Amino acid sequence: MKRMFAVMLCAGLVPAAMWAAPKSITLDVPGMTCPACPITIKKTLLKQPGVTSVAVRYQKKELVVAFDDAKTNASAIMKSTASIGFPSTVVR
Ligand SMILES: [Cu+2]
Repeated sequence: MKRMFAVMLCAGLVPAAMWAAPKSITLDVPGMTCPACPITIKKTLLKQPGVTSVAVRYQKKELVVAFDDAKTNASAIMKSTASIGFPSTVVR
């Protein structure tokens, strides 16, 4: 029974990303004033090495950015949004 559990684990029932050093931050981006803004930001962030996903919460003007903390960090991500005209701050 124990062995079976180990096999299930290896079979990918636990997302592989959990084993890396993933981190996720929520950014407040007050400059997102129309639905096209987050699309631009998302494109830019996803080009940045280490950024694995960007979820948009347009209603709250927030972005949830997941990244590998071996490759990038929160301040690099904030710099990146600011560089295209969207200054951001970390909410949590
Ligand atoms: Cu816009």
